[in-house]
Amino acid sequence: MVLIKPDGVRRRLIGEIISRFEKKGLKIKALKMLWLTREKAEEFYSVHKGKPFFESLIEFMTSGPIIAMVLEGDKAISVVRLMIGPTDGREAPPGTIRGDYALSKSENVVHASDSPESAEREIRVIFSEEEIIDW
Ligand code: FUP
Repeated sequence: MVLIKPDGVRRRLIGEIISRFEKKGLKIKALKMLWLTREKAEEFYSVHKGKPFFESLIEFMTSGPIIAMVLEGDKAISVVRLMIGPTDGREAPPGTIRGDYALSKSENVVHASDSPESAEREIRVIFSEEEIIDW
């Protein structure tokens, strides 16, 4: 599960980011634009509840529309995590999405699941069963 965060959408980076995943050979199994409600954003980031950055994270994630997608491919989770780079855009290597487009730890353009368990949970927050296409 990948999200293009509100900063990525505002900065017109949707095409660029989707294009990287497509060119890598990952298969897009679901794709949509949505505007997260506070409730959904809090559910999505429930593991961070209680952390000092939680409130600002929720405000940022509900500040505009996002793109959500389900990607499939060999070792997709680790491959996508490598492609996005570490959380802090100032430390992310050039060539990664955050390394190329982010200069912040909070407004860092993309989210990607870090395990099969979190992917499954996150997908269920955002997508219904019928929205995921097997092809
Ligand atoms: P990542 O898995 O790289 O997206 O990073 P985390 O799961 O650690 O954090 C989730 C989101 O919380 C980050 F994308 C941005 C936000 N965050 C902050 O704003 N400040 C922090 O110190 C850590 C995370």
